[in-house]
Amino acid sequence: MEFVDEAKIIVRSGKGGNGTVAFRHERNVPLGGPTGGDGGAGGSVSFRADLNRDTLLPLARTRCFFARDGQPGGGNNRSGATADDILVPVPVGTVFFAGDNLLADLDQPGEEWLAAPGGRGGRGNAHFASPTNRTPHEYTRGEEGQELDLRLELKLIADVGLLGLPNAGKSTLLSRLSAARPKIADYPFTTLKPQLGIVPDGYGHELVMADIPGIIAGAAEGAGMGMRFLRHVERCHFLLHLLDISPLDGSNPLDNLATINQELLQHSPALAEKPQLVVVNKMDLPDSEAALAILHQQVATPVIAISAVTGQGIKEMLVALFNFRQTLRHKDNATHGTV
Ligand SMILES: Nc1nc2c(ncn2[C@@H]2O[C@H](COP(=O)(O)OP(=O)(O)OP(=O)(O)O)[C@@H](O)[C@H]2O)c(=O)[nH]1
Ligand SMILES: [Mg+2]
Repeated sequence: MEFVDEAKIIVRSGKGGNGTVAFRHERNVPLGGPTGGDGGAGGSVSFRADLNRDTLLPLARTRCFFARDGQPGGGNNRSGATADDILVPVPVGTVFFAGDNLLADLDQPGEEWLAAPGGRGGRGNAHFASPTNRTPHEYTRGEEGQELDLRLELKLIADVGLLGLPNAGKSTLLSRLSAARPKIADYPFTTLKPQLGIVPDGYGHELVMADIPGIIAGAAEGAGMGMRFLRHVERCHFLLHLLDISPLDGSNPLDNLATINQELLQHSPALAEKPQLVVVNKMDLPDSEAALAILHQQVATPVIAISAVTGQGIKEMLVALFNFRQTLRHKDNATHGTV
């Protein structure tokens, strides 16, 4: 199904049914007691984070999620029927806004949010009988439903986000590490939508990796695919910055590293501050060793060298990846004072 990560929808819960005014009719009894039943509750609209969903497309198409109204009460103390509630499945990581207000963030599988509670049913006149008023004509109306204009954004939840120029080999790497099968090709912008893969370390641990479309110089101003998909790495704990050691266009890997970091900074300083693991790819190509030696001299942080095609360096990279996550977790715990 087409990947859609934004949707505008309208939700409306049902109005409660009115209470009813009715009296017992018995032959030769002039004043039968009140028997007006209560109205039924209107239907509510809720959302639920569902692991089996990965796009907001069905919501963007449906647009209106209206629950039905409750039925009015009947005679003989019969309550009106309650309307069915609506429960809409959404991908895990769906965030709900009304205007600029963040209303809910369903980032845990199974998490639910009651967006619009159904109106309560009104009370029938049976409730209003008293010793001084045996024939009450009072009743209450059902509560109105609620209507909300909502904007939904999907922000994928992953441990690590792949970052890099088009053709760096991000999708090749993800397909090597996980069961995900993203499209791979030797032209830029092969990947047009984010994709998640589960990466096992071979010792019973795993992490979730997000492949996102490549970023180019000027992306912060909209060049290429722009920064639209960066939203999906906002929640990653860290980024794996993948560099092509010998780009086809003859560009310098070091410049490419700086280019992307510059774009990140311009787009979102918070994203630019995320910890990065720099990984150099395509080490199977001729002259890559020499290029790597230069890079080692110029980049202060450790650089890991791999070939996503031959598998060279992949084991070492996996160890580094899981260690990196572990170190970050310790740091997080230290700063937040938790154990
Ligand atoms: N020689 C060599 N080629 C590689 C390696 N990794 C990827 N490639 C090739 O580089 C090209 C681009 O690979 P992709 O995995 O599609 O690159 P990407 O970073 O996902 O690119 P976009 O989706 O366009 O951003 C393909 O032709 C791959 O076969 C590698 O380690 N060595
Ligand atoms: Mg790709």
